[in-house]
Amino acid sequence: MKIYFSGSIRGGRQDAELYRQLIDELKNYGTVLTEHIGAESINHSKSDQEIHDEDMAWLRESEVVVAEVTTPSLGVGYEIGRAVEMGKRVICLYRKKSNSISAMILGCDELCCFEYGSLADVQKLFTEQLTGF
Ligand code: 6K6
Repeated sequence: MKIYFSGSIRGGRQDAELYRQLIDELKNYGTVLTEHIGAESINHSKSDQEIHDEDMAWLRESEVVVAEVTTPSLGVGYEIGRAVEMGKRVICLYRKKSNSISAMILGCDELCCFEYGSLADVQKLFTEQLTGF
């Protein structure tokens, strides 16, 4: 299964290590096309257009999209919207006690949104949502 992981970059990198852990978990279920989201440092060699076009190609190629939406990010919101229009299955994760998740995410019944508290919660969730998909 090809998985597109989406997480904040210019929206803020405070959760980068968490993204890396989520990506490591997702690798148990398939190929993560966007492993760079969990990278320690940002690669500045590509133009914005190259980043956009490459990411849209990976999004089209993916079978499932997993987005960590706790840190608000225009790019993550854009990818979720495009993925919904492409008819992809989209799983949105956010940490407990985050009370600023957009209504456009939580209120969209085409998305599967889950609150989690620990990595163990996410492991259970991935087993339930991604096994045999
Ligand atoms: C990032 C990590 C290593 O190198 C980079 C270079 N920048 C980007 N590379 C790939 N995808 C990107 C980059 N910047 C944004 N994106 C896409 O937008 C990702 O797929 C993220 O899910 C999303 C983040 O959007 P912003 O608005 O927080 O930047």
